[in-house]
Amino acid sequence: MGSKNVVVLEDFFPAMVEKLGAEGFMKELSNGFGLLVDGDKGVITFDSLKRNSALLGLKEMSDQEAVCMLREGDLDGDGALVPSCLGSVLS
Ligand SMILES: [Ca+2]
Repeated sequence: MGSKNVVVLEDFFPAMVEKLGAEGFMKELSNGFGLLVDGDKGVITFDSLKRNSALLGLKEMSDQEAVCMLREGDLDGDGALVPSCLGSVLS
């Protein structure tokens, strides 16, 4: 972490905050990660990120962005994020 060459989660937040407002954004964080979760698996995956990022007001996420976002939060390296895990990244 800390490299300027990677897209980190925080890079996405300003656009989301702008879209949702700070209060709405925090509400989205606490309630709405279901939007990014793969409905079958109950975790956030590369595919679910790509598919659902638009629902959070993000532009279509590039493959690289999705990979970086997953890598940032995927502490156990299995390629999937659980929402609680992502929450800890955000705080
Ligand atoms: Ca994981």
